[in-house]
Amino acid sequence: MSENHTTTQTGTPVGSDAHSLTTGADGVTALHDRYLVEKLAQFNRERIPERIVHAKGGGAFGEFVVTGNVTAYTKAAVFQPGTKTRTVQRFSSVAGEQGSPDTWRDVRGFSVKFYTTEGNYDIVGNNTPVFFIRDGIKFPDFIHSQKRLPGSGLRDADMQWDFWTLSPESAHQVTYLMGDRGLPRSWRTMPGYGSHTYQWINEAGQRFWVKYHFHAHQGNEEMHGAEAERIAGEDADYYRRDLYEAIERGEFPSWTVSVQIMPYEDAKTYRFNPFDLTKVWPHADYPLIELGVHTLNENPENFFAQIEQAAFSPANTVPGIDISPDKMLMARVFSYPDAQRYRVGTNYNELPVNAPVAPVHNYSQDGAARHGFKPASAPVYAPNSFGGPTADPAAAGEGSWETDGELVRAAATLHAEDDDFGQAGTLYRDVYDDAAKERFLDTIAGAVGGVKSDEIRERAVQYWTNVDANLGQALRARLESDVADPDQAAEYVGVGE
Ligand code: HDE
Repeated sequence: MSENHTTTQTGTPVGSDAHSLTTGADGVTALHDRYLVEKLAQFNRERIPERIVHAKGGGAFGEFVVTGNVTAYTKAAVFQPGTKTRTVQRFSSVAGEQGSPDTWRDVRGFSVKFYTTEGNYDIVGNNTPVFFIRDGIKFPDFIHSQKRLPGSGLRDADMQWDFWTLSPESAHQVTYLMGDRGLPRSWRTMPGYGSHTYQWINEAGQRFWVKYHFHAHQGNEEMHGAEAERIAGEDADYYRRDLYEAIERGEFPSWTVSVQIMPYEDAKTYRFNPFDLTKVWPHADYPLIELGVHTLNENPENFFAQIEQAAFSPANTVPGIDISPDKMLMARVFSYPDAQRYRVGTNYNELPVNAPVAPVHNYSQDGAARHGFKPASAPVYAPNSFGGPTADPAAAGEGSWETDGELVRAAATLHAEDDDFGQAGTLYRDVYDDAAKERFLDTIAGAVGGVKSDEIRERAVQYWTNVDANLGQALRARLESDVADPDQAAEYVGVGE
């Protein structure tokens, strides 16, 4: 019997892939045509729920090599000098559903899973160093406002700008989103950030605060409105194709990974709240320190198994690395595993793309589609007298910070220079050159020009005036002269996440 014959899912050879089992060639179909039934039933179940955000994306496998020396700051094995670690990375846009165009204006997801010897470490960031909100409790509202109206199922500029102008903390990230960073030329030509502040712990138990930066060796290249819109119509998978074909050609994209390190005690008095995700730490305050180089050099063999089912989570930390008291990061630690249990299944971490290279020792068991198991003699509870695994705080290398006070619902403490518009204004004035400023004005005039409500549009002009008075004045003039290209409003459909 030839080895390459068609079988059922249970390995039984089948008679035909072209003809159902019928009574006579023209008769009725037999219900017991189990291959027909299996094939149709399997087909109906090929899709799993798409990611509620970051649904559209692509990715590849790679390698991270430590080129710097940060042993003074972290004991994490993955970041020890010379260490090489296999990785998988997924890039994504945020608002678009799975079939949406890659080149809609949006923030891009930038997620890296390190298969380290001490367990998987995930940096789940974006191509921007900040975010729209400071507290995860606002996240569902934010995303609702950026997606689709409940009645028509359409996107709506009034919803988008109503949320943003009533959430002034969004200004820094919206300034990124509406600038050139919102339309990268490819995933290979954009930076990445861990965005949040994380904690590192060294061998001596000393703690530090850290931010991650990924700078593309391919440089940062962007495209602009009209070109992005044309490509969106011609090739919805433009970025996914670019990455896949570059790796096929042997052009392996790479990034230098650097960190900013803040001494633990500095956090209390730093001029910005260092755990406020809407803020950056100026490099003059905490310069970049090179950590290593990340290279993507292997395409997935199967997109669904290895990219669609990949589960990245800020909860995946390793000894010597932990999260920080950033309200957004703490909320994400719950949300990602919850989303993945729902989307992929209880035992999603057993899938090859999510499975650690480090051994797994614990007392979890069973659950849908479980296929790993321990020897029958292994105890299934702790503590036990039979040599089962025991927890070891030293091995866990977990972080910590002081925390006390009455339980309250309140905005985070503002530090000396904390506000909602300052860093957005600095980005607009000091980073965007004249041409970028002109493109920026075109984009926000187009987007705000699409707002129907006069009240919200006026608030949007005030929002941008708070970012920069000249910008606000130019926007008002542009809107009033009504040269805002109504079609341009269509150019902005995405949302950052
Ligand atoms: Fe996400 N985010 N997020 N996010 N996010 C998800 O997890 C969430 C936030 C980011 O390629 C989801 O498995 C909450 C910030 C990326 O698989 C979900 C909050 C940043 C990806 C989720 C945030 C991100 C996600 C959807 C507010 C950058 C794709 C599917 C506290 C620093 C990862 C999933 C991949 C995915 C929750 C905010 C980036 C719903 C609750 C801030 C790159 O769990």
